[in-house]
Amino acid sequence: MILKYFSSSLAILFLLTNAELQSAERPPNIVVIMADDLGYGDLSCYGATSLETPNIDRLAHQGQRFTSGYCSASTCTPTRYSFLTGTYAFRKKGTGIAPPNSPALISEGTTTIASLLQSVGYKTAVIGKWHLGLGTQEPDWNGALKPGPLEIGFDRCFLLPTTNDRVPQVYVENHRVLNLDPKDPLWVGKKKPSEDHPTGITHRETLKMDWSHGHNSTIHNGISRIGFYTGGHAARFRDEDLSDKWVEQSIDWIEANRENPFFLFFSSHDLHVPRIVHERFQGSTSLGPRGDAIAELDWCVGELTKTLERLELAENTLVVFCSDNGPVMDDGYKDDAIEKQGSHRPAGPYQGGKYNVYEGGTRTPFITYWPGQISPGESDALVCTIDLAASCAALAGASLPQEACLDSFNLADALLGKKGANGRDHLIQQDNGQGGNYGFRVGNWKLLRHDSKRTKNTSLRLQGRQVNQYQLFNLKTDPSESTNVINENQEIASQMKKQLEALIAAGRSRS
Ligand code: NG6
Ligand code: CA
Repeated sequence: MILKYFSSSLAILFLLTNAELQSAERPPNIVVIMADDLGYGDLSCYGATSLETPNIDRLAHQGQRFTSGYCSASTCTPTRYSFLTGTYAFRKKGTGIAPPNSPALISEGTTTIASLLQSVGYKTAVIGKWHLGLGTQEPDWNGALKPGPLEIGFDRCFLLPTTNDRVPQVYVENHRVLNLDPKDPLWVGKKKPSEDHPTGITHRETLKMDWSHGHNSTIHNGISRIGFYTGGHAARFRDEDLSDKWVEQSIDWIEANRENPFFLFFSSHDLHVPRIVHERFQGSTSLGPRGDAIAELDWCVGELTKTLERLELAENTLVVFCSDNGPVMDDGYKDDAIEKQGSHRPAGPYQGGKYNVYEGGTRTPFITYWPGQISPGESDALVCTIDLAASCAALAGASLPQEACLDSFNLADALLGKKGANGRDHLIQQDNGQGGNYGFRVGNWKLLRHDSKRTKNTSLRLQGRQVNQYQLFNLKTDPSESTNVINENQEIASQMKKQLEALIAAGRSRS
């Protein structure tokens, strides 16, 4: 017995020593920086000439710049759902744009990129915009806000609960609204709480940025929002300070966790509406608040990379830069996005943008950066934010359960820019929620399937235009999807329709 105990202790000791030996090559820290509503053409490293993004450009020039990098959907909630869970959002009901009082859309205990990394010893945090709901029925704003990120693999969260054009303007730190005074409870709802409650309609002349559509309910900081709220005054933040706060929180968290492998999801709100950047960025570009928000985003990226360098972590950290959906100009506030656009092309050469399944909706900047491990270069491998779960799990040595991350492929080699490494063979793109429209890319072919005929879910340019249920484009010769070649390529279209149907029906695309 004693001998047995002794020998197993020895075995453990041996294992520990081995693990210690390996710690010299500890798995990489992973920092995913997700921009909000940033289009393919919005950065100088992706061809923009109306503004400069030096910090993001540095990642692109010293890392891999992907030309076929995608997010899963052309709105925020489904992309974030798919990124975290590794499963297409169209497989789950209720994953369209989340309202202010949305319950948690990812159930407690679901395997996510965060839980996979946590399971192999990573410290994990999400800092920034959440927009995936909190709570079981609805958020308990004055109590414990759970389930939320901490129930799906994050050790820490510091959040804007939805988007900043939706109420309320408070931070959520772990399970609580930060700085909430119990004597001034926070109420959030869909109906005007009292006759005299000031709104963007009744007090329009007091607004510092006027609304153009929607966004005319409760006013905070001179801006009217989607939805109503009262109370929680001590907890409310200024829009101008969001980015500074998240950078500060991220730096503190990285410093505190530098001894462990860590995973930070830095979820920026730039350049989502309302585009109210810090005073020092206001007017910093010729493009108005939308361009200024890109400048602020670039600053955030610079601060994060400088921190990694200062702490001598850069060579052990994979940074992934991406976006949650393509660009939109007027998204509900009069912020001169269209008036000051000039020759800037937010979606680059692509058609469409936020809310639709043309390339502009989901083909977005996608950069990987890891000094010493990723050689500088450009890649046309087909990669998507949904693949980060399986790929990061592989890099960290976490095993992926068969029943999790059903559409996430391990593309670690492609993401690291290894020669000859392949991206995906196919990718399904969606607009918003379940039962919407699909884009399906296989090689250079792109099939569009508009089931819902929701003209609302098309870009401004396309609004109201009737589209055929199916269209086919050759992205090689026609990247802007302007010539529907379905009649000339009926065999290809029919195969792609069948493949798309089969992938949807199978409930998974990862074997
Ligand atoms: C839409 C909002 C839009 C934006 C979007 C979500 C209106 C009229 N439009 O419903 O302003 O908030 O939802 O954007 O209310 S996302 O990037 O978070 O998906
Ligand atoms: Ca978005």
